Amino acid sequence: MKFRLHKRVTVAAVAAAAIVPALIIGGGSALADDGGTINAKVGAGEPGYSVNSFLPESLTVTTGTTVNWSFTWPEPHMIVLDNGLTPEDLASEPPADTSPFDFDGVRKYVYSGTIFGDPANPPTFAIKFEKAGDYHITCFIHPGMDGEVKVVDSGDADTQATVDARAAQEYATDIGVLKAAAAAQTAKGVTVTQQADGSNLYEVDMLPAAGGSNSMRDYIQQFFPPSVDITAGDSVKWNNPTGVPHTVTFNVQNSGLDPATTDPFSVPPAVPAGNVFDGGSAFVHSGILGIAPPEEGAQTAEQSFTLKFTKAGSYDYICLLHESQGMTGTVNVAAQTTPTSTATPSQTSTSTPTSSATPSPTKTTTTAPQPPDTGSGAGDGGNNAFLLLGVAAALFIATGAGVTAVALKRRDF
Ligand SMILES: [Cu+2]
Repeated sequence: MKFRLHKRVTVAAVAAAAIVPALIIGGGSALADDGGTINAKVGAGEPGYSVNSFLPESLTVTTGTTVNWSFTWPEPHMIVLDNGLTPEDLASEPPADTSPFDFDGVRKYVYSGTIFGDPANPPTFAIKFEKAGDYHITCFIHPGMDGEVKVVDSGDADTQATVDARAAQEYATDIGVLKAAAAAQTAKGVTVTQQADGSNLYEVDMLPAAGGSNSMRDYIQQFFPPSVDITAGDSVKWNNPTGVPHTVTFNVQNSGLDPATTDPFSVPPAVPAGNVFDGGSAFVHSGILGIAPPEEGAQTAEQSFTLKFTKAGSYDYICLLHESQGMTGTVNVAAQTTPTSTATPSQTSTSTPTSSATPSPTKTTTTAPQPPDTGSGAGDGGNNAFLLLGVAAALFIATGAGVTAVALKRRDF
């Protein structure tokens, strides 16, 4: 398995397996079983939500303890014990350390490399702390994702029970913030605007973490609403004004792309003529929406994508980056009927639609007829390999000169 870390200037492979032990000053010795092990987590989540933090954020252990972090959610993270390491240091692409790593407190840093979590079989990275001190840990992918390990020779230290309790409490707090933001967005309903031709434009929104700031910490990996009910002739506009990249992708199973070798960040948009989705089975892809990974060759990211739906049917779509985190959606298109009455979508922000046939009233209803020629089961499994281990993220490394955006991608998996 190989990962590549693409930076604006330096592009070099970081192969997790390509470690030269001689370069690991003070490392590499076999771990003595003297200090016990504390288990913690790096990142966690549930469908639609990614909590990007060290769980717990702070640990106190005695000298000789091994801290074993597991990566339980398909969002990429890394452990950087930046004992003097800066983002500029990382630009020189240090080899990722192997786990477990015997940290003597003298070596400049410990770097896990990028690790994609897996709920079913979480990968781990362990560090044995041999010297007392306060050590800061961070993840360069998610600004604000910081933690600390306090290593003491004696005195009070965490037990597995206190670690687990604090991790659970911190997770509950973070996921609560995300769910409140999602609930608030859901309560707003759908923005519908009548167009000049009488059709309606429905807006599907993607959210920053806390519903306001463009936090790169915790993510809400959802479309709002996840299912939108429209009438043939109407359009849907997806908005991603956040710093978290997403896509709107239909019929990925017909993309001709090989999930085993495709970098989802490099898939160019596939936009039908006139932005008309005709109900067919052709691959339709927005490309990256949001703030673009700026490395050479990446397409410029738009912040919105619009399709007009002309044929009745129920059309599933995914975010090519986050399907494995539950980021999927459906557009239910009802057949056009004679406009005899005014149906009211859940909320109208700017004008009242006058010609809609009655849409399905609930978000989960998918009673619209299936189109005869579409493989609309985009989320049914054909493309899961794209996201089996989580896919990609934009790295935003704050530097003294500002914010340097760095794209992180994976391939060859
Ligand atoms: Cu996404």
